Amino acid sequence: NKRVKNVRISRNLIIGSEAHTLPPVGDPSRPKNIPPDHTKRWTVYVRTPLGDPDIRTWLSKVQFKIFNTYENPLRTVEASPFEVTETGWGGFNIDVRLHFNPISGEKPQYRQHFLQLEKYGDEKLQAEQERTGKVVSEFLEVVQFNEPTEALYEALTSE
Ligand code: SLL
Repeated sequence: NKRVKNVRISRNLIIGSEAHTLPPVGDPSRPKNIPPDHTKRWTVYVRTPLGDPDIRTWLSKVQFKIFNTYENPLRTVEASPFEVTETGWGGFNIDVRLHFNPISGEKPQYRQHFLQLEKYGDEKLQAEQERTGKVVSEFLEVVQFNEPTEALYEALTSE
């Protein structure tokens, strides 16, 4: 696993979540088989900004550790889209473990994302969240490959 000296390659990553308000219990449009105390459907995801190079070149797997009352709380996603969708009633911190393409020889990296379900921000933003029934929270992360392996360097620079 020879490394390319004096080279650093960065890739951008968006870690985010999106929450939608569910129709209330008794509403015919509420999906069946959702526990009555669940008020939101949410998705947590890892993706690149639009237009960035293909994430699958360097990211091979994402593990999302969600709240431990969920069935199978360690969710492993091995292909894009790297995301998990669930329903619930409350926000919590999600551990996000990023696994890199094995040719990179890189150890997994951890990030955290707070699953934001409730409205936030200024009046205008909250009004928009209220109107659409949708709350989005996104953060930009940067992953740096310092002195990448020759194989990774080749893959990243040939796209
Ligand atoms: C806390 N923020 O830290 C709270 C916990 C957990 C939310 C929030 C349903 C889980 C399920 C759900 O939304 N839990 O159905 O298992 O204590």
